Amino acid sequence: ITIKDIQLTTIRRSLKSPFKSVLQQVNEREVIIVTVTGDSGIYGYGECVAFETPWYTEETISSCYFVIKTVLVPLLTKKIIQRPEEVWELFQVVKGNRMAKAAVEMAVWDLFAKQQQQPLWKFVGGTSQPVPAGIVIAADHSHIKELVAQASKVGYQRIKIKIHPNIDLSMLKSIIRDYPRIQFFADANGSFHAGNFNRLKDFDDVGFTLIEQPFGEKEWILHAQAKSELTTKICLDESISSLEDAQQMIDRKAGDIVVLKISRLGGWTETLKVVELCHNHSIGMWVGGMIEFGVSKAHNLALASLPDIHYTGDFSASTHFWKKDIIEPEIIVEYGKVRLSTQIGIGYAVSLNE
Ligand code: OSB
Ligand code: MG
Repeated sequence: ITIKDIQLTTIRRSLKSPFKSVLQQVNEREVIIVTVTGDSGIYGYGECVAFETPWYTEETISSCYFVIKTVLVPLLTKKIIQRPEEVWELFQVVKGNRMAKAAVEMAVWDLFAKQQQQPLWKFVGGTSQPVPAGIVIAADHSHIKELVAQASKVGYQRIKIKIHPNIDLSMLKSIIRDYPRIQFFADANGSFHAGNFNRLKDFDDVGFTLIEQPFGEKEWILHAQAKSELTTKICLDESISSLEDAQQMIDRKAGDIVVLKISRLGGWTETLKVVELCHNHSIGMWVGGMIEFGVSKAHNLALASLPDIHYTGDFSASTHFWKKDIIEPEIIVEYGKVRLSTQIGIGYAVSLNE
């Protein structure tokens, strides 16, 4: 495929309700949609999901726009590519900036799937569909009970609750006890530290299937200690930005499960390597969300359809965050699952106008 042209479109929308974690409150979301044009006028789509400020990763949506426009687009335009993995190799001259790279690289994967007349999920080796749907509760504590009740009514099979060391554990325990058929995950976003390690142990009998990212990104030793002292599984999100990080987690016995995010890992090529590594070491996996739009969700759904992904990911319906998504049809949750599109590529039409 010859990469003929690459266009960037900024999308900015308000969330239906604020997304509150220990790190940040998100009210509005801005992403960049990357449209890559191949030979016979086929389009591939990627979505850059860095945030406005560097609260989750070091990149920002403006740093990504700059890097994509001035560095990545010139590296790829007019190039002839035989396999989508070559994009990763071409981008090796650029340090870091994984979220910027991922957005462009994802668009090329979509392009290749379309050229081969295959849904992206089949192109990457996916088999399991429909994909089970999970939701994230990132709101004031007084709302958790009510939001769990709502999510249960919609049929979500897994609910992830944003936690921090001071959250009321008896409240969480009683909610979890009320929904024996729903799996509960806890995401601490690194809010624990060596000084309150014992507090983390109090979370062990609350009923969570896993605790995501209790400590900071580089806290391998604390995570290894948590894995050995708690029975609840330890899952790493922010810590895993590369294949090397996943290897580090395994070598140091610092976690049982990895959250896959194509953006944080720099694209499909690296993500598929992480999947293989984790598979070979019996590390659990699931696909994490980024408060994103349908293009990114479609890529995530393709990833979640791989046979090695055994835990339910952050897959909420389009209407959960947005009045209107940028894809047609929108993503819907039926009986707690999302049915994958049978159309080629990401499987959805993209509309970039308001
Ligand atoms: O820590 O998993 C996280 C969203 C943005 C940044 C970081 C995280 C999240 C989520 C996923 O929790 C929310 C979603 O998109 O469903
Ligand atoms: Mg997380």
